[in-house]
Amino acid sequence: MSQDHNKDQKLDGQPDPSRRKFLNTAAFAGLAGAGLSVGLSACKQEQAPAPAAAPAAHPAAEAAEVGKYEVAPGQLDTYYSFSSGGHSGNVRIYGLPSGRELKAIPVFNTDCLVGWGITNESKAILGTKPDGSLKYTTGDTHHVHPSYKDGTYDGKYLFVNDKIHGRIARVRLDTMECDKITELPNMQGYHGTFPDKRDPVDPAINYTTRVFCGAEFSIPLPNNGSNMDKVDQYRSLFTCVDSESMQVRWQVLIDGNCDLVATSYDGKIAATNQYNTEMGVHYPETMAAERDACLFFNVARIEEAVKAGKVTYIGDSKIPVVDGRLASNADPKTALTCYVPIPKNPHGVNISPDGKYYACSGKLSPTASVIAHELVLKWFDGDLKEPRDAVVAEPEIGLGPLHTGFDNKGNAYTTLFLDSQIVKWNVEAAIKAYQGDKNVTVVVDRIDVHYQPGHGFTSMGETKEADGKFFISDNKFSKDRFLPVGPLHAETAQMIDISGDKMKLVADHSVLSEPHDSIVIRRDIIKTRQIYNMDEFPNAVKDFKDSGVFRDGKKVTIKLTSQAPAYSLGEFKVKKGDEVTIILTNHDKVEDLTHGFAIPKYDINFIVNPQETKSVTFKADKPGVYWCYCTHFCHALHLEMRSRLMVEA
Ligand code: RUQ
Ligand code: CUA
Ligand code: CA
Repeated sequence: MSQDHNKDQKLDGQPDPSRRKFLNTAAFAGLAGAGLSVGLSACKQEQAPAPAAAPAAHPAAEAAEVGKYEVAPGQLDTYYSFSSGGHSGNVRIYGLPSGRELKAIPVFNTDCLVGWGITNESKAILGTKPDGSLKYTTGDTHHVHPSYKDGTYDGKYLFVNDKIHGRIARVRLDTMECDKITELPNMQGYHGTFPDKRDPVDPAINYTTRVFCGAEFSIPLPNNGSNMDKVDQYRSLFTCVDSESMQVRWQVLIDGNCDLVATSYDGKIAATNQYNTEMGVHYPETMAAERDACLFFNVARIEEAVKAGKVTYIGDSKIPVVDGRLASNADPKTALTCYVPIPKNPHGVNISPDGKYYACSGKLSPTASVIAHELVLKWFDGDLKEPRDAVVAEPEIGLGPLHTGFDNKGNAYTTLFLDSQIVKWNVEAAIKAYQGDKNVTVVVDRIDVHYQPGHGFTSMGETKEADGKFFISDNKFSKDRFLPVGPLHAETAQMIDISGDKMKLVADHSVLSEPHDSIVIRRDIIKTRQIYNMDEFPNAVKDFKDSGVFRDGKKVTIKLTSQAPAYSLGEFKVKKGDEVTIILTNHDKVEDLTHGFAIPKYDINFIVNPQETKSVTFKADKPGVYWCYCTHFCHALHLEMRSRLMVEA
């Protein structure tokens, strides 16, 4: 793409309209270069109104609108946005509509701001090797979804995947910190994830108790090096995790692969789109079929099968695995799974807020497939002839469709990666058109975004309380939208007002690389804590007088407290070769009064929030004096807040 930032930009700041064409051509060239015929020419787009004339920079007339979404100093945002951090391994929090960056929550990454991966408490959550070092130091978060109650967010937890190592993490929404991580057995490429919204059987359980996790990559089972050449036996697993204990409950062996995951509002169905029904191991093989599938899991039946012991175990894993493969589930009345064929290498599956439809985008087909939830259930009852009959619409919406968000008026908004657009289409109109009605307008609006959108999501759009206010387009390229910062660019989250008939681009928010998916949640749902409770920490140093150096052979425990601007010990002495554990309790009770604790040359750095206790353990292998100091600005005498570690030779 263009080396020169300003080349495509006219002097008046308006991008050259031909730029879109350029992007499309370039994107296609990429595909063509791979020697692929992807059938994209089928896109007629005849229903599409012309794109807005000057959608890129804000025209003067729109400037007033833009100001409308500013959040004045001292005012609070109306929404939280939780966003995955991609291969930075964390989760970020933004305020909307301002786009203000509020926090990065370390999850699978290490982080020396808070000491994540450094303190004993965080290491216990992350998991360690026998020598005490971290089992993994990398992560790749794609999808963040909060727990539900009665069809909307309950503000309790947020779940997030780690694609690299197949781990699921839970973040508590009262402290906005990760409290549990579980590694899933026998899977690779844990991509899509979604909590259930209620129990499929027990009507009293109208809240999240399970989280579903899809494996994108097929692997030998077990994957121990003994059977690597039998590629026809590579398989993926779909996993169910208990949302409270975070233990794995069961897994389903499937044909094809799992990509994104969605759950129905009645708790009965979990769904995943499949782009590799071919089960190809090389890239071109994954594109051989004209249709792949959206795969539906009958949760109640799977759990009956697990209860009845119709399970196998893979390798050393103690997790029961049921058989969800196509051939084993031919009889709808007993089937655990239903494979609905849809075109082609689909990406994304999203359920509409009324609970009626799944939208599954074509990615390599210019279509979105609309699958009726009711008809999927009907197939499982034996009353629908073919799984494909559950498809009730398949509108052509544009090139490279990926993810769909919904408003509260029956409209869907899909990101078009290749077109660099968001397309707004009406679900009921698409169903009528599919039935042959030529008088309906399916695609009602389009807007250019900058550039190549991946995920798109609406405010509260993944709940029954979708409010139709904003759509956020998380774009994969930002190019000329921000000041250049070298070859690695910021990403853009563009905010689009969807409250009217026409979509309006109202803000470009820069975001650090590299968010995948986000959710937008009303602020009244989130209830955070201001400070911790000292009693929650079993190792808390509750009284200043309990401070001191406690030796047990070569193990030394240093008990410390902090209260601005001092630690309870001005100095402490250990011997070379000691295993030293420092326990620090912050006695400050004032909101926002956090202290840090850093030890030079020992690679230790962490914080303690008000009334919180943290600990670190290290080998005192370097004799000398080490000034432990407070890293977090806490007081006028913050710089004076120090303690002297002396390691005797
Ligand atoms: S996927 S850009 Cu990792 Cu969320 Cu669709
Ligand atoms: Cu305590 Cu800075
Ligand atoms: Ca395919």
